[in-house]
Amino acid sequence: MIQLRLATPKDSKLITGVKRDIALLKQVDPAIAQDVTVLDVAMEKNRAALDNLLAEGVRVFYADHHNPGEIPAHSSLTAHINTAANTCTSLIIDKLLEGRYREWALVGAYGDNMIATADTLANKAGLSEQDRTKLMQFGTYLNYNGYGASLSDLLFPPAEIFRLMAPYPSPFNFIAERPDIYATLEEGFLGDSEKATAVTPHSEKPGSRVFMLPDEAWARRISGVYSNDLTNRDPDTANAVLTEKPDGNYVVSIRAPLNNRTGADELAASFPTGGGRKAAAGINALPAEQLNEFIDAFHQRYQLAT
Ligand SMILES: [Mn+2]
Repeated sequence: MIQLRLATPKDSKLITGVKRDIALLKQVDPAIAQDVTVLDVAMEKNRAALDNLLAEGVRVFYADHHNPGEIPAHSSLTAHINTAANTCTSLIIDKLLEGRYREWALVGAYGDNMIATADTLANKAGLSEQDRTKLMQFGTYLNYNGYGASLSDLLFPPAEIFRLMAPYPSPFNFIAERPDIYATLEEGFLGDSEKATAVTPHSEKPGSRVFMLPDEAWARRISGVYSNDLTNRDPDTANAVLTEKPDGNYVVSIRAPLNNRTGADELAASFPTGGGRKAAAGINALPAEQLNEFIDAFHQRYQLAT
């Protein structure tokens, strides 16, 4: 969104939320909206609201990398959907803008754990290793800041951090001019990561590991990035991170092995409230009584011959 708004400033209302809050389009009032930009939320989960807006004559620009289901053919809909495992919404926009705000695009791509693709683009842009690392860390911190059960878990509400960052043409300007915000994100991330690192696997089989995190704010914040980190550290192993919820159910993050980026979406979708992408998917509320069923299915799916 930062890339798009830098290219074409617009007076608009921002609707966003925690990472898993994706049914956002229904919050748009068709009586008021003329033009809607939708980024990074699955079309399938927003389809009824999308159809409604289009029927009311609202123009919709839609860019995303999640499984869209059937994309409606409508003259008021512009859709840029690419579900390839090596792209993300930030890179889809980067392509449309021909790399105009490449440094912001890289922050998004690193944040979505598209490390190899982002490294290639960063090298092409001639960034030093130090700058690349900075963008990767910043992307990781921003992605981390999206995870939580509700906005009160997060260090910054996503809408607020967008408002703070949006005026800067490059993330390097933002980092230089708002070291206070950068430090808050960094300290939060490092502190939560340290707690996660102390957690040992709940269950382990050749090719896959399951981790269980407690029902605490730090665990809800770190779960998504922690899953990416586990994936990056051992590229042949699939990881599932389960975070307990107050009602006894579990939030689940599934990451396919880096060297076999498949199947996470299908495994997640075989449980109620599950969905996502081939390499990274999740279950919003795994019923406690399906815990063992999930763990068995997960180990089975990513089983390695020994
Ligand atoms: Mn994404």
